[in-house]
Amino acid sequence: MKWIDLRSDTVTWPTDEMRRAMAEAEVGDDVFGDDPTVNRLEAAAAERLGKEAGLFVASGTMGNLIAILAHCGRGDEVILGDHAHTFIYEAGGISALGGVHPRTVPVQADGTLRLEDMQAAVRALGNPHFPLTRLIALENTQGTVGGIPVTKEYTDAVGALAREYELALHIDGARIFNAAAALEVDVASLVEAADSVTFCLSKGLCAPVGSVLVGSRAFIDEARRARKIVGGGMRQAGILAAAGLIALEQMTQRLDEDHTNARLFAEGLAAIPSIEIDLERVRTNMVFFSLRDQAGMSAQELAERLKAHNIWIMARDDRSFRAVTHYWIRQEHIAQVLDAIRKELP
Ligand code: TLP
Repeated sequence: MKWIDLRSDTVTWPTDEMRRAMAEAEVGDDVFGDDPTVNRLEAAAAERLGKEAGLFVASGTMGNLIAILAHCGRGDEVILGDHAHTFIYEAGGISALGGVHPRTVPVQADGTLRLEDMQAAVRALGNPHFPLTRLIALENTQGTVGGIPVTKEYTDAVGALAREYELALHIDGARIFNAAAALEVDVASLVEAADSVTFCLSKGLCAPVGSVLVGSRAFIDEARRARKIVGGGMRQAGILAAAGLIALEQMTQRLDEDHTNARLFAEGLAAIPSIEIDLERVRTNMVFFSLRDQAGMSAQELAERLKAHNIWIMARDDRSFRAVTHYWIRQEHIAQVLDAIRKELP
C-alpha cells in the first residue's frame, strides 16, 4: 500500500495472488446458479463454518440484512446489542426494508449481551400489543467495544436461550476468523449454536469485495430470495469469489500476525505518557486508545498531523482512536507509526 493505513481492515487491497486468480476465474451466471467459482466458495465456506449451505453476498451489511429478512417478517423483533454494527452502522436497513423491529440490550465491556437482559427482552406471547420476538443477533468479534472475541461457551449459552424461546440465533461474524484465532478454537465449533453466520472476506482476509452468509439449506434458499429482493443477485461473480477462496483458505491462517502487531502497537503506545490505553482490551486486530489532557491537541489534530508522515488513522471523537492492523501492516510499519506519534506528542 502507498500509505500506512490503520483506519480499518476494510482498507486492505487484494494480494497479487488474488488479482491473478480473479483474472483467471472460471465464471458463469450466478443467478442461474452456474458460476463454478461462486459455487466452490459457497460450499467451502459452509463446510468451514460447519453449516449446510452458503450464499455469496456483496458486503457484510448485505449479509446481515438478508439473514434478518430471512429469519423475520414485518413487525417481528430482533434482540441485538445497543452497540451492534447492525443497529448502529447499517443505515437502519432491517427496519427500512424489512419492517423488522430492533430491541436493543446493552453490550457489555466483554462484548457479550447479558443472558438475563435478553431473556427479559423476549416478548410474552399472546399479547396483541407486542411484536413477535423471532431472533437474537450477536456480533463476534464485537467491534465497537474493541474487537473483543466472544467465547464458544457464551455463544452456546445464547443458543440454548434462543432454543428455549424458539428463537433463531444469527451471528454477525464479520471478523469471526479473528475471534477463532484469538480464542484458539475451531471456527465451526465457535458458531455451532448459531442458525446463521455472516463473515466478511473483504476485511482482514483481504478480498476486494464480498461476504458469505451460511446456515441450513432451507435458510439459505430463503436468503437467496431475499438477496434477489435487495438487488444482490450478481452474474459473473466468480471474478470476486476467486479472491474470496484465497481469503478463506489462506488468509484465515495468518490472522495471529495481525493480532501480534496490534499488541506491539498497543505496548508501544502504553509507553507514551500522553496516551491512555488499556492493554487488557487489545485482544485481536483492534487497538482503542485515547489522548490525555497533556497531549495538548485533539485526536482529529493528531490524525491530521500523522498524514504528513504518510499515516492514516481515524479519530473516533475528540480524544480517542481506533487503529486496526491487517495484512498490509507489517512490524516495521508499527515502529514507524510509534516514532511518528512520539514526534508529534509531548
Ligand atoms: N465495519 C466497518 C465500518 O462500517 C464501521 C469498520 O471499519 O469496522 N459487521 C461488523 C462487525 C463490521 O465491523 C462491519 C464493517 C460490517 C458488519 C459491515 O461490513 P461491510 O462494510 O462489508 O458492509
